[in-house]
Amino acid sequence: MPSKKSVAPTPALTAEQFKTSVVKHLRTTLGTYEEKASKQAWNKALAAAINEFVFEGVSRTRKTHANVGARAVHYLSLEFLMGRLMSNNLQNLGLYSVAEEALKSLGLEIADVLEEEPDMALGNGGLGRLAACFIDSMATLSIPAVGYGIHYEHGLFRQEFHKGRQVERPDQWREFGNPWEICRPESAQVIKLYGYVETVYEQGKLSKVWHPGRTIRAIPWDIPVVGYGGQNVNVLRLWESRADKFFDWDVFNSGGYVDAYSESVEAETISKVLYPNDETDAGKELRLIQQYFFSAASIADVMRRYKAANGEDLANFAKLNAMQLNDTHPAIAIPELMRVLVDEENFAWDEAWAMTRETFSYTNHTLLPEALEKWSLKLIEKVLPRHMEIILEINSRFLTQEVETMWPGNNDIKRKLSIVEEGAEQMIRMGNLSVIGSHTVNGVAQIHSDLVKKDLFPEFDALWPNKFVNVTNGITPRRWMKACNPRLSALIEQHIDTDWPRYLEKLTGLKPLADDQAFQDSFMAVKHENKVDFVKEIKTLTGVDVSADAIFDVQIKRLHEYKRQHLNLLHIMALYRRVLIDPNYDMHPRVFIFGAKAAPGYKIAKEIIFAINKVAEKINNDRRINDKIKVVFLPNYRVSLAEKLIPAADVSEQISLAGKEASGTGNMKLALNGAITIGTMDGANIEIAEEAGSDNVVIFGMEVDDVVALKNKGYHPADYYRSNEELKAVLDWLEGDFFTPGEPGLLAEVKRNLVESDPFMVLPDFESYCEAHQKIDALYRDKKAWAKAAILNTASLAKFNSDRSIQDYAQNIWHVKGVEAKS
Ligand code: B1H
Repeated sequence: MPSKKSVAPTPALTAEQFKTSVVKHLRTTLGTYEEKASKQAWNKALAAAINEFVFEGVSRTRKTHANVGARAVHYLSLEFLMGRLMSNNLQNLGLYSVAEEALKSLGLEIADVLEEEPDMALGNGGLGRLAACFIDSMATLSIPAVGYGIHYEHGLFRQEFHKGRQVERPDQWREFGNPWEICRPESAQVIKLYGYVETVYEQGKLSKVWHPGRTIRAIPWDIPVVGYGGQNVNVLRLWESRADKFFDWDVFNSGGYVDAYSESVEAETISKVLYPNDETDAGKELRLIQQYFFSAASIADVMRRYKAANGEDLANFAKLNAMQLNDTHPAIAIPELMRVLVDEENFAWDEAWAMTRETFSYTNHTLLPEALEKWSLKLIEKVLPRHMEIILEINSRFLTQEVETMWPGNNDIKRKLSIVEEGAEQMIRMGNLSVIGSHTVNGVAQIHSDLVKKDLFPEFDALWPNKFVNVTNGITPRRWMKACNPRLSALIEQHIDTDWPRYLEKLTGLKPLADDQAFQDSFMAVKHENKVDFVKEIKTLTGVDVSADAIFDVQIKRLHEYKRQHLNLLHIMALYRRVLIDPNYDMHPRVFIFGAKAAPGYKIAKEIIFAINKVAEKINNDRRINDKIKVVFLPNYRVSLAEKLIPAADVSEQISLAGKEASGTGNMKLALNGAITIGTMDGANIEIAEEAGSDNVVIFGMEVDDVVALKNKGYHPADYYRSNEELKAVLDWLEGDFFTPGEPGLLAEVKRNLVESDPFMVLPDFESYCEAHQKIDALYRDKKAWAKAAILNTASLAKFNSDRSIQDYAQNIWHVKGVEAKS
């Protein structure tokens, strides 16, 4: 048997000592005492005790990184979907068991204390969670790195269901304070907005001076990011907006006490709330201001640090600083760096431009046209007049020099590649700006990166053949296995090294056990225990009783037509109908589990949620089907709920229309925890099938080429509706009042949408999807075959470790190395 060394060195600390520390903090930090303390107070006291290690780590890491002069990474993202931090911090510090024992001796269950922590939901979905996994990996790999984002007062809304319909409630994550963050007012920045640009001649030189119409203060909050092993602790720096002059004293003194606050209220709106429109461009002035606000504050912060370490000479700025744009949301950072270099630091344009391009790289996360950001030229001109000039200058040099050289006299190509889109209203294409201003552009899974080159930016690829690369997404195995699935982690550690959370390829050591009866039994016993736990969660959240012996079939992700939750729904209805027609219909009992938030303004997505809830209500209460099918839609799906559900999942639904899901990351989390994927050849599903082996996933439906062919031929959903009797029957079912007794037609919009337009080709994939589900059912009934496939999924997923993604970025894009922090 291999050695069992641990990479998470447990600090030399006993449970007794840790208990003393927690109690000390309960009394002195929280101002309460053991007999009176609430769970919430215990949670805060525990956080304070943990922070003694965390903040030591922050200082240690900062000192090391400041001294070595290595290139640092700045990950700019409008979203960081962190979830809870406590269990992760305990795990990464190697303090989990010590804390568990300490709390036990105080009469407390650690799970109950962890439950008190609100989720930090400063993101919408995959893009924001990816940023959170990436900063975990950067810390673990000791890469000098800072995550930069916005300190939203309200994260993604809390979701409730009222009579089956989604209702949004404000998220109040900081209502009772946040023990993990430190305000750093000494590093505040002043951000300019609006106003006008003056051209001045000085000593025979022409220069531009921006006279802002107003200024806002940006205050940083630092959240420590503990790497695995606890040695390296990076920070996530989130900016909060404040009024520059807090008070208008004249107004205040003349009796306008309330009005004196008005400016501050307006300034503070900038970091008030996260836009909840996953994959749609909000196009709102406030959103543009959010983007500029945090980009400008972050660049000023990077400048300040550079100068503190290297003095005023900026010659090495780009050599020492990489900036990654997480989608186009921070693309305004490109003209901002140009503005700082040219206007404030007096660089010549060409030199500044070379530095800017050497600094930035850009990750594209989607091909959906509605997500590709465009800002009206007029709006940018109003909010950021100097940036508009700079963007136009970048564009004109690009078109007249680079494009003209490659395609002399070709105006069609110029029109396509221009940052400015001509039309009734001139628009600024942030994607084009990002490609032009970056040295490297990456997609997030192989197929997506190929499509970025082939369909989205083919001319840019021809112009710069080495600019476009792939970095397949990943997930941190610390949160998504070790912390969330302690039973499976313990089982794994009976057979392989305990350092698998750092070296996930060690999981391949489980492959020889895939056929081993005893290991199969233990593996499936773990799954069963996780399901038994989750049965209680389902009961609490929905009131529905389900059996842990049923197949847990899970679709968890944002609600979006392209992700096709309604394809899942149509299949559920078909199964239900089959059982009604034939009460002896042979199937293993199934629980279909959904978790999804819809953007508040996305009407059809909300109708799909309503339809699923109504169908669920009917099926769950229909005694005729003998509990063969249950359907639950868990309200308020979020990171902490995912952590409970994923270890209990048998089947992973990854059923987007081929070509639409850039990568997906839930697919990786579920497969790593031993769920079998039912999926299309889309995003990272393709690579999961490659790694796990095509026998161990169930693939169905059209591939990208089929989708293109059908579109070209002319797609008519009604043809599919008419020619498949079962499909027609279930769609018609949506029209009456079967699922909405006494209120016919409430679900008709979902049918109409599918039969009349079906933009994401649900109907053509219906038949093949139903067949795939038959395969799942048959496989599950062959207990040995299922266990083997599930084990091989867990054993084969090392590629999807976010450490591997970050190593790819570090080597191929950022050109940085890890520097281990030393005390
Ligand atoms: C992804 C987004 C996104 N792609 C705009 N694009 C947003 C776009 O609020 N906005 O304006 C928010 C989010 N999110 C997702 O990124 C992809 O759909 C997933 O397939 C991918 O796994 C994930 C991480 O790369």
